[in-house]
Amino acid sequence: MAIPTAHSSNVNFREACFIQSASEIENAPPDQGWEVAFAGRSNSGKSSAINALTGSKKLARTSRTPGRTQLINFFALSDSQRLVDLPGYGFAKVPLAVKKKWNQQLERYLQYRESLRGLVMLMDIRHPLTDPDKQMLGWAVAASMPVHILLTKADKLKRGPAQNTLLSVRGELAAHAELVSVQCFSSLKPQGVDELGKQINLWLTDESVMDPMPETLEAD
Ligand SMILES: Nc1nc2c(ncn2[C@@H]2O[C@H](COP(=O)(O)OP(=O)(O)OP(=O)(O)O)[C@@H](O)[C@H]2O)c(=O)[nH]1
Ligand SMILES: [Mg+2]
Repeated sequence: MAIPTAHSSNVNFREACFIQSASEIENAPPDQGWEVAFAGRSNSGKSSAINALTGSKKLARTSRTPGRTQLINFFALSDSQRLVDLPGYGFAKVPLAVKKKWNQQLERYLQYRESLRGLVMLMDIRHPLTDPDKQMLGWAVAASMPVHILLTKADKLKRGPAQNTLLSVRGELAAHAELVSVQCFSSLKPQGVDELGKQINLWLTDESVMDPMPETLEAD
């Protein structure tokens, strides 16, 4: 595996390997290093997006049956960089008590997980910004957590309508433009994978969070 520092060079997405599943955030790997989590409604394409990004067909398990990913799945990119596939929210058949418990965990995860650098939020481009999406966004903004939204399954729309949806979602979230960015995405086509990779790379290698170099060393 590549040299394990979160601070150096680019993320190598193809190095991704499964670390562990957890049924609760409490059972997550130690809160060290940096991670980026994928959140979205059931069936929005989270696992497919992780596979597209890492160039693997089956790293994250995908399914036609909504609610497939019940566990939180952690993938390592290096010793200190992780991707996290969160269980989908908003699936009608999940009992209310389970939904409530999961919502609480999500909110706490966004608030307290020190290693979490950003949230990739996925929404089907044909049904963006549903109520559960807005709730999730609200928690992220309240926690000052940067969010990058993927309008997924963009292959299902023609270019014009896809672009219109992109502009309207951006418009609706304009008040949070400092924290929230939006792009079109398709795992199938594929489309937007490089743009997503750049955003995650920025979060997982962002030098602005490093201890600043002493000025004397930076001088010519
Ligand atoms: N047309 C199209 N279908 C997609 C795309 N991405 C995912 N799908 C399909 O959507 C379904 C759900 O994809 P998953 O990646 O399993 O979705 P998920 O968000 O991980 O779902 P849960 O784990 O249940 O929350 C599967 O049948 C995928 O093949 C896409 O870009 N285009
Ligand atoms: Mg999944």
